[in-house]
Amino acid sequence: MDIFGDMGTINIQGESQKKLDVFANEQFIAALKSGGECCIVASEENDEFVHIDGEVSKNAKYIFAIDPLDGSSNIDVNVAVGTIFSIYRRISVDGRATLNDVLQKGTEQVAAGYIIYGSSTMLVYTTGKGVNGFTLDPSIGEFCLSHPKMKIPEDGTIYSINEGNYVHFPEGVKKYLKYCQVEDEQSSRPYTSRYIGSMVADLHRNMIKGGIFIYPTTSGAPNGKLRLVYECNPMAFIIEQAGGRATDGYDRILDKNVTSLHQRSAIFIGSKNMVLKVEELMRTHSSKSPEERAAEKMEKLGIVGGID
Ligand code: AFP
Repeated sequence: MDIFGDMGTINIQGESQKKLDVFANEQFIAALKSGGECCIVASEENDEFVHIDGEVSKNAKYIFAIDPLDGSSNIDVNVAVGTIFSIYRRISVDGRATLNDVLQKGTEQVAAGYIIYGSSTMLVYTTGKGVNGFTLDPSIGEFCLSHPKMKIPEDGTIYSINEGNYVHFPEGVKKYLKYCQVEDEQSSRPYTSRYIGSMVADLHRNMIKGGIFIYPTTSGAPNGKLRLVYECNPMAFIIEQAGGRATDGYDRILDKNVTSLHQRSAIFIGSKNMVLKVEELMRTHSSKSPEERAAEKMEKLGIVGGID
């Protein structure tokens, strides 16, 4: 099957779509259509959300947001990739579901999960009552509970960030990276740097071993790179449920107002004490600009057109 390489198309984020991105998106949408529980799918690969019409989903109560294949630059080099999903309850009562049904805060998620396609295939999810991990047993075609009640260690020694962007990072992040690299026996520093470039794989490792994943704003991407609806919110929900912490460097991810489908955000996520440390440095060295604060105020008042 011809699954490697570029599709030759660009998605709404301006990123080149891989053949497997498109294939995975079609497969998930087809599965959701036949399931009948969801009325809308919001996907990284579609500019607009997709209505799931048809007899089977006529009374569907749920909204599904998905990054069908996260880390797709790793596909052609056989490195772990993943799928991220998030489920919301529909809030509109009549007619077809609308964009407002999708633009709900992360706190409104009823479930979120990821699948990691690594040395084994695992499904990790939460419904707000802790986190459980299941490993695929290909001999029976079932996911079996292998990691019950997952907890992320409160402290860790792994930091994950695309350090190639160092010159473009906020000062607080630069200071934190230096902190990670300084020798200090008591806190087991210098820490270890590990970056796969698939958020799912980086976070899954950090969840098990303890660590922090950071994708900050940069001078080239002043709103961050990762997408709030189908990357940051589901991962934040999972990590919080596992006892960790997820913020944009200042504020909790799950409390952020959502004003557009493909909205971006900075993310600092992982072991609680590591995230708290970098937040302290962000507060001291990278306070938000007056423009950012003004845009936030507008968002809070529900005035669309703030930070995208
Ligand atoms: P895709 O979902 O488009 O493959 O993006 C992957 C991702 O959003 C996230 O999984 C990675 O951590 C991040 O991009 C890697 O980005 P850089 O290549 O800029 O480090």
